[in-house]
Amino acid sequence: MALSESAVFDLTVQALDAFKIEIPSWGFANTGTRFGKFTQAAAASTIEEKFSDAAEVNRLTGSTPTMALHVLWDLPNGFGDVEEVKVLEQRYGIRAGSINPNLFQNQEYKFGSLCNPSAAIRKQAVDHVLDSVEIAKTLGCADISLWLPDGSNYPGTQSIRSRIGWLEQALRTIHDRLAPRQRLLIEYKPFEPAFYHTDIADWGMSSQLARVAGPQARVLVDTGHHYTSQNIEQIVAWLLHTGLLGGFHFNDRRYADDDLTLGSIDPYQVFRIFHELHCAQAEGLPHAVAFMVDQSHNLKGKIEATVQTVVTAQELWLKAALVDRKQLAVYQQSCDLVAAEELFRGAFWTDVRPLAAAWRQARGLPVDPLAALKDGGYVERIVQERGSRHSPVGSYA
Ligand code: LRH
Ligand code: MN
Repeated sequence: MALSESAVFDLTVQALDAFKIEIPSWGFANTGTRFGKFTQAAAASTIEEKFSDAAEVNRLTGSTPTMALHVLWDLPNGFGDVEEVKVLEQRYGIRAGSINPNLFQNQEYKFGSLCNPSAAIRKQAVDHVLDSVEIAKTLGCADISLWLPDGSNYPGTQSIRSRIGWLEQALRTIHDRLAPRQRLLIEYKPFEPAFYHTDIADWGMSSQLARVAGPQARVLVDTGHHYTSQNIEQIVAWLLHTGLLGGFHFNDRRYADDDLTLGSIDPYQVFRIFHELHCAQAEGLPHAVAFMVDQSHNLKGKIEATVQTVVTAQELWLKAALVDRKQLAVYQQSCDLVAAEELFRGAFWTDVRPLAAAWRQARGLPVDPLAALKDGGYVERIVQERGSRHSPVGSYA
């Protein structure tokens, strides 16, 4: 039986009031590919500018109260930058979110960081992560989000099992330093920058490492870190079933880890993932699942792309919230395939933009955040302030 209009709006308010997604500081900075970086006058290059941009996104969307920080990019002086971050949190009303150690820039990490054959280099990498844990403690951040580029490019050149042992030891050491409320999110990726083996390549490896590390370790699912033929929502269902799902890095891709804007290539993919989460929440999901965006905006305006991403995520979260899960369960139980599919896809086809606009109005937010960004003049203003700094840079060498 179709829900009344007010019931649908109550569902909308419930879903969108609860929907929070974290944005990455690096989404506001100039980024590129190995073939070059197209700089933007409005790009942020200081931590203050990143907090200012994040505040503008949250002002327009109401769903992004926290910003992920990458330690060496955002706190180049490590601990020495913590007080400044606290001041910026107050000034811009945006809290530091997940803390991401950088284990992919140092020359020493050529053959790996936590998995490097050299005990001294492994210790250097562990120390950086332990510093990141202490920074997170001081900022009151719960999640340490760990991604390793570690792996090899040629068969026979590294002992895969020796590296597993070193990695397990390192993760135990890191886990044991966590405060009671903190979590270690272990991100997997099948390839790049390593092109023969990657030490944490899939959800199974990440799950096993989380179990070995300790009870506060979880798996982080970056939607771009899957082969195109993989069923990501099935992996999510397994991680919900095993209680190991810690969070997501949302983005989109056509081929590999393209880091394109969420929902730009396959919005139905995110809808199917959100459905699994709505089902788990309805069954009383025991632990928090962090929603984060992890994108690099090489061509689109960086703030525009971030606002577009959050609006798309709000809409897809709402579409999935409108699935009549009770009726769907009946069709699933009776294997009424077409009825189940039509109900499921029907929610995806639903144009929820008027509902989302009504929710924004009710919350004193601009009904069309992208239009409000344009009309607000924020981008024009920061181009004046920042414009002259950025000169085109090549890379690849
Ligand atoms: C690796 C990754 C990781 C971040 C980086 C910016 O591909 O997804 O989450 O550290 O992007
Ligand atoms: Mn990621």
